[in-house]
Amino acid sequence: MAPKKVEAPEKKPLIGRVGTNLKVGIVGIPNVGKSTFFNVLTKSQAAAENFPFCTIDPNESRVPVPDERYDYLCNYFKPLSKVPAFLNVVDIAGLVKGASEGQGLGNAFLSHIKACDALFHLCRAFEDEDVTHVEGEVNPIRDMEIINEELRLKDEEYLTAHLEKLERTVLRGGDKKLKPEYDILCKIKTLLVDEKQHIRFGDWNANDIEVLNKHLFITSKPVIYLVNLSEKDYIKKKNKWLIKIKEWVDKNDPGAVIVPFSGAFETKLLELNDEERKHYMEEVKATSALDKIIVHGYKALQLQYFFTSGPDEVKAWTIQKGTKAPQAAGRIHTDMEKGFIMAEVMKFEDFKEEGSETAVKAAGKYRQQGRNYTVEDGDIIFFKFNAGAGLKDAKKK
Ligand SMILES: Nc1nc2c(ncn2[C@@H]2O[C@H](COP(=O)(O)OP(=O)(O)OP(=O)(O)O)[C@@H](O)[C@H]2O)c(=O)[nH]1
Ligand SMILES: [Mg+2]
Repeated sequence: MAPKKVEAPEKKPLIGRVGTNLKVGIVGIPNVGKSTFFNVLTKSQAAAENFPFCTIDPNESRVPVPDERYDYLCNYFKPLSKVPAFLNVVDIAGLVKGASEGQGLGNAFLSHIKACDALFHLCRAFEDEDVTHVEGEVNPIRDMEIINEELRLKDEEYLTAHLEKLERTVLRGGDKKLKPEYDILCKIKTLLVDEKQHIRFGDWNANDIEVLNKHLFITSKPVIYLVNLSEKDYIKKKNKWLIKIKEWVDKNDPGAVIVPFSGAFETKLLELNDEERKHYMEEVKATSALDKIIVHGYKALQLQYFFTSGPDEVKAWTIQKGTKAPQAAGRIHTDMEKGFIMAEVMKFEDFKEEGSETAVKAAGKYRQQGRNYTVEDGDIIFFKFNAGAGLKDAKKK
């Protein structure tokens, strides 16, 4: 029997900002440990004090994305220069109930969230009488609901205002050009306002996504849940809220990643020297959660990278998922995109297995790919391009 023809799934564009300089914002109610987390993550100096709203200005930094493949390449080539991929992280001050109406330092923070492309939603599951809880007792479920609703209300406010403007031109002014966008925004409104859902849960087609990406709604951004535990609970991997949080996320944000960590434990690790840290982690049988959080954050941004590698430099080049070879080459230099000839691609696993580029070639696993090739995460690439006068090889650093 002839094999059944498989219909190619409709290729949908990604939801979100186009670009490679994307960032993750840390959101949560005040005093849950956002700045503490940001500090340990970036080892930077943002103030972390027992004082609601201690973060007045959004604080941004970038952290290297841990990757064993990158480490392997660096070890192999011992290059003069090493450049990993980076995750941009923004520390945002706490949101309180009513933030969407300007409570607390409300609206300014919401605009900082709008400028981010994914969110670390941080909640507090640690008890500490010395650390004030703005809502009284510790209850991460209530806190997550407050944040979710504030974010939704902010989108609602923006969408309603925008729709009113459009109504004037489309319905009363008879402007046909904007009618398709108006219809899509009405569809979004049904989900967001009538069903009180976040926009990322809608089933959007390519046309919808074009409109979504024009407006970059807060609730269309992917969310990763970070649960801040006491050091003791983190080490024991036990906390009474964890199951409830899992149930809440499964119901309210199915499929979203939850990562438990401990601000206190991470802070302690930072204060120790390498030897002491190793010893302590062995003693308590627990390791840092930061690497895992960074990798999840980077993936949530729908980013990935390819490598260029050699004795001069090993570098991870950030691209959006689905990027074709010429555009990937364009990350290195615009001339490489314009004069693109081919991408010579080795899979990292093949390189590691065969032990050298020559061996990969001998095994027939070194591939020459054309303009239609979609670059895959971890590809090791050597681009050939025409630099105007004649053919030139380019292993640009
Ligand atoms: N016991 C304990 N205290 C923590 C932990 N993480 C943070 N804290 C304390 O909680 C207080 C507030 O921490 P921050 O990191 O400033 O909280 P925040 O969420 O950034 O607060 P705002 O910026 O005001 O919204 C500080 O006193 C921290 O030392 C933790 O894991 N355990
Ligand atoms: Mg803070």
